[in-house]
Amino acid sequence: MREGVNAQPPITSEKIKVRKPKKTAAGLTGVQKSFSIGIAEAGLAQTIRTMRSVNRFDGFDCPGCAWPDPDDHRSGFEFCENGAKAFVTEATKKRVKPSDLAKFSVQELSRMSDMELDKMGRITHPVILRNGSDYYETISWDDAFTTIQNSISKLENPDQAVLYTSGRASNEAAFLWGTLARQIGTNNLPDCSNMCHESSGVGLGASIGIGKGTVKLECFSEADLVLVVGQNPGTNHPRMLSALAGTKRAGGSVISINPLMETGLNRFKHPQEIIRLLGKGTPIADAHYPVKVGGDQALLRGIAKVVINAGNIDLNFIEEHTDGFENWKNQVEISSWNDIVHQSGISKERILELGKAVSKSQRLIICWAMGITQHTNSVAIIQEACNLLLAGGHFGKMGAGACPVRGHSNVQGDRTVGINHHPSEKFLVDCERETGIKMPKESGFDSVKFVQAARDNKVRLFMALGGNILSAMSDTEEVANAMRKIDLTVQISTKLNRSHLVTGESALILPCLGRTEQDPLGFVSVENSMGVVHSSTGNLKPASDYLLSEPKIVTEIGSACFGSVPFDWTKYGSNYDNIRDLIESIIPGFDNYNARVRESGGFYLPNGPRDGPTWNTPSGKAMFFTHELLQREIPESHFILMTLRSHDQYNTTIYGTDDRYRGIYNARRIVMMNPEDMVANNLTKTDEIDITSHFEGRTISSEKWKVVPYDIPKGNLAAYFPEANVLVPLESVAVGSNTPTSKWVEVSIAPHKG
Ligand SMILES: Nc1nc2c(c(=O)[nH]1)N[C@H]1C(S)=C(S)[C@@H](COP(=O)(O)OP(=O)(O)OC[C@H]3O[C@@H](n4cnc5c(=O)[nH]c(N)nc54)[C@H](O)[C@@H]3O)O[C@H]1N2
Ligand SMILES: Nc1nc2c(c(=O)[nH]1)N[C@H]1C(S)=C(S)[C@@H](COP(=O)(O)OP(=O)(O)OC[C@H]3O[C@@H](n4cnc5c(=O)[nH]c(N)nc54)[C@H](O)[C@@H]3O)O[C@H]1N2
Ligand SMILES: [Mo]
Repeated sequence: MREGVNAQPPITSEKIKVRKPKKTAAGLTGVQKSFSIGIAEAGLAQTIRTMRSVNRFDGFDCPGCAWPDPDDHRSGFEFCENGAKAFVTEATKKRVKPSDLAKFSVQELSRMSDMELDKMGRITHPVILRNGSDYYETISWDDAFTTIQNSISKLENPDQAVLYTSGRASNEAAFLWGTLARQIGTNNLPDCSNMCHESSGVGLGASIGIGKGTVKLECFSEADLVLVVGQNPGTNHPRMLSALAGTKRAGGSVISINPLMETGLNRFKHPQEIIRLLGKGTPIADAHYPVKVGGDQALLRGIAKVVINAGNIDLNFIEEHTDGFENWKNQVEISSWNDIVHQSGISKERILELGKAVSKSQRLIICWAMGITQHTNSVAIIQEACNLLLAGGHFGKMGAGACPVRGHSNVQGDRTVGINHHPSEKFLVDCERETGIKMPKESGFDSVKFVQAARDNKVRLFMALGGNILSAMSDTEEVANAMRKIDLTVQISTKLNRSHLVTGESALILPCLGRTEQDPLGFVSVENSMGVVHSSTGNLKPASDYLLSEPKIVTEIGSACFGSVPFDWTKYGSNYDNIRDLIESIIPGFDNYNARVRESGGFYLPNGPRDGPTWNTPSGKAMFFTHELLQREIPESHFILMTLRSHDQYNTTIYGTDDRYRGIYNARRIVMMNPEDMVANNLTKTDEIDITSHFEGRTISSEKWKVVPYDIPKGNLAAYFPEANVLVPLESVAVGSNTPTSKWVEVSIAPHKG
C-alpha cells in the first residue's frame, strides 16, 4: 500500500468573510463572473467561441446540468453562469503534462486542495502509477490497454471487476461501457446516480411505471402551481429559473419547500435578457416553507390531509387509472397533526394554507432534487409526492406532473442505455440477441455495495468512465481504504482529482476528449431531464493530440480484451452511427435513432404517464404506495447535518471558494447554524468546532469547521460536499435505493481546542 496519500483535502487557514445572503440571482454579475473565469482559464477568443456554441442545435450539450433547452428556439447564448464555468474550465489553456507528473509524487499532489488539482488543467497523455512507485509516468495507449487486458485475464471471477460511470458520458460511450462490463461477465455498474436520483427512479418506477419525470418544458407556463422541493435552482439549475418565471408570468404560483430560503427563488434576472438586467428581476416564489431537514414526508402528509378532507380529488382518474387509493387515504387520515407539525417544523396553520393551494390546483407540477433523494425515507417521500399528483389526476395533461430535476447532463441517458446494476430481463435478452455476448443475469454492485465489497477484498479491478468516486461517495476514509485494496484502478478522465491519487496498487489515467472538443469520429448524443435525446458536437481543438474519445477508449479496451468475436468492437469504434443502430435494436423508443437525432432539437423518448397516461406496472395501473411516517428522535444536544453545494463548485470540482448567493466568501470548511443554536452553544461567528457523526454505535469525527450564523431551522446544520462527506456513514442509506443519506447525518459538536 502507498503510504501518506491523503483522501481528504488539506485544512487551510481561510480568511472567511460573511455578508448578507443575496436577494437576487444571476443578472450582470453572473455573466461577468462566467466571462472572467473563462478569460482567465481559456482566454478571450476561446471563451467567446465556446459560449456561442453551447446548447445550439448544431453545438455541444452544456455539461452544466440536465435542464432542457427550449424545443423551438435556441439563442446564440443559451447557458447560465454555472454552465459557463463548467465548459470554460474544460476549455482551459492549462495542461497537466507528464513532466508535471514527474515533479510531484501522489503524496505531494494529495496535499493540494481540490481546486488546485483541478486548476492544474487538462490531462494530456495516458499515464500509469506502477506498483511500488509514487509517480505517474507516461504509457502508450496500447500498453495501457494491455495492462487492463492482463488484469481482466487474472480475475478469479468476473464480479471482481467493477465499472463506474459518471453522468457526463454520452449515450454512445455509456452503452458500450455497459456492454464491456457484461462481456467481462458482471453487472457491477455503479454510477453517480446511485448517490443522486436513484430514489426517484425507484419510487417513480414502482408508482407510475417509469423512473423519470413526466413533464415537458412547456408545461411550466401552463401550470397553475409548481412546488420546488429540496432543490436550489439558482445555483444548480439556473436555467430552470426562466421556466419558473414563465409560470409566474402566465399567472401561476411557485412555492418553495426548503430549510433554506435559497437565492433565485425570491428574485431572478435572466442573464441573457440584457435589457432587463437593470430591472429588479422577476419575483419567483410566492411562499416559502422552511421545512426541517428530513421533514418532507410529514409536510406532504399534511398537505394530503387537507386535500382529502376538502374532497378535491379526481375520482374519475383514481377509479380509471390507479390502485391502492383507499389504503393511502386511511393512512393519511390516521396520521396525526401532532406528528406532522413536530416532524415538519411547519405550523398547522401554514400547512392548511399550503394544502389549500394544492387542492385548488388543476395543473400541479412537483419538482425536486437532492433535498429529497438523499434521506433514509427518500423513496417514501417521493411516493408521497406521487400520491398527491395521482389524487389530483396530474398526469397525462399539459402543465402537470412529476419533475425530478436531474443533475449531471446525461445521467438520465446513461440509465436509459443500460448503465444499471440490476438491468431488466428483457434488456438482457435483447442485448444478448443483438450483441451475441452471453449476458450475466445476477444484479451487480451499486456505489455503496462496491465500496463494501472492495473493503472486503472482493474487487481486483475498478474502472471509471469519468467522475471522482473517492470524493463523491459518503465516508471518504472508508472509500479510500477500499480503493487501496484493489489491484488496478483505471480512470478515464479530463482533469485531475483525488480519485487519481488514492488508488489501487497500480493505477491508469486515460485522458479523453471533453464535450467542447472536436471528435474526428463524429457527434454523440445525450438525453436531458425531460427525455429529449439530441446531438452534441464539440468545436474546439482538442487539449492534446494524444486524447481519444470516450467511445473510442471503450472499444479499444473491448478489442484488446475480447477481440472481435462475437462482438466486433472495432466496428463501433470507427463509426458512432453503428453504436446508435445497435442501441435502436435493443432499447425501445430509439426508432430511426440516426435520422431523428440529426433533426434540430432531437426527439422525445416515449413516456407513458406523460403521453397517455398509461402505466408500465405489473397491474397496468398507477399505484398509491402507503408508508407510515418515519419516526425518529435524536438526543436533544445532537443536530441533523445536511451536505450541499456552494455556488462555486460542480460536484467535486471546486471553481472557487465563494458561495456568493449565501454571502459566504473565501471559505469552504464552514458549517451554517441557526443563531439561536449558536447562543445556546456559546458560539460566535467563525468560531471553530469539531463535528462527530453518530450512526448505529459508530462515530466519525472531523475537526475545525467554522461556524456561520444562517437562517436555517433550529437543530439543523449545513456544510459543503465533498469536504463533509467524511462524516456521512457508509452504512447510512435510503431504504429501497441504497443512496447515502447525505442530507441527514446525526452529529454532535464541540468547540475546537488548540
Ligand atoms: N453549479 C452547479 N450545478 C449543478 C451541480 C453542482 O455541483 N454545481 N451539480 C449537479 C448535480 S449532479 C445535481 S444532482 C444537482 C443538485 O442540485 P440540488 O439538489 O439543488 O443540490 P444541493 O446543493 O445538494 O441542494 C439541495 C437543496 O436541498 C435542500 N435540502 C436539504 N435537505 C432538505 C430536506 O430535508 N428537505 C427539503 N425540502 N430540502 C432540503 C438544501 O437546502 C438545498 O437547497 O445539480 C446539478 N447542477
Ligand atoms: N455528501 C454529498 N455527497 C454527494 C452529493 C451530495 O449532495 N452530498 N451529491 C451526489 C451527486 S448528486 C452526484 S451526481 C455525485 C457526483 O459524482 P461524480 O460524477 O463521480 O463526480 P464529479 O465531481 O461530477 O466528477 C468530476 C470529474 O469528472 C471528470 N470529468 C469531467 N468531465 C468529463 C468528461 O467529459 N469525461 C470524462 N471521462 N471525465 C470527465 C473530471 O476528471 C472531474 O474531476 O456526487 C454525490 N455525492
Ligand atoms: Mo447528481
